[in-house]
Amino acid sequence: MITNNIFVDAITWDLAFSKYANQPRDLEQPGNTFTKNIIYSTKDSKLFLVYEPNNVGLSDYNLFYTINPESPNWNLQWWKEKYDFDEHSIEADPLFVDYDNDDFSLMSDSWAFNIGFQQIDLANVGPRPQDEATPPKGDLNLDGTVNIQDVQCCVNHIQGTQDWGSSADIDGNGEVNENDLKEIINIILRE
Ligand SMILES: [Ca+2]
Ligand SMILES: [Ca+2]
Repeated sequence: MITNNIFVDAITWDLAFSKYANQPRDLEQPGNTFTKNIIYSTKDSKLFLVYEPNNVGLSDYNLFYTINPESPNWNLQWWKEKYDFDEHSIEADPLFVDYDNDDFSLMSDSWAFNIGFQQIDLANVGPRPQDEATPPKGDLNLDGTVNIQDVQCCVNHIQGTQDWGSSADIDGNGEVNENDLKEIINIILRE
């Protein structure tokens, strides 16, 4: 079931119905449904490429849009006539909020809602900054684990040959001394 997706500006093919590359025929998965999707193209990509027509059981209630409907690559009519699909689909501009800035949420008067498309919450879609990981307590050298190396770091700090800052003050009393060393050792022993 392929439903409620937005496909924008595929380069070569907008939609290719195939089996997985190099898989034997008995791994075909026939009868998929393709409904309530938005296919949007400002490229001269081929709309449909069909290697395995059996893989599609139903295609309907989709919204198609191209800036170049006269292109031979825009083979929607061929698809409809050959497979008798997409009787209730429409060709219309889906009215993205801000295509130029990759905001593909839909304006409230989008035609896509007429085919049953549900607005997708795009707030958490796409790359986003990773939360800064909080190092475990006692991990002076920030390698993600507390082990003998951190003990050595703490010893070095106490001896003044290295400075691990406040992260070496495990018990938080404002100074780095043997008690912090013991804390690190206890953390290691507890794990
Ligand atoms: Ca460490
Ligand atoms: Ca301390």
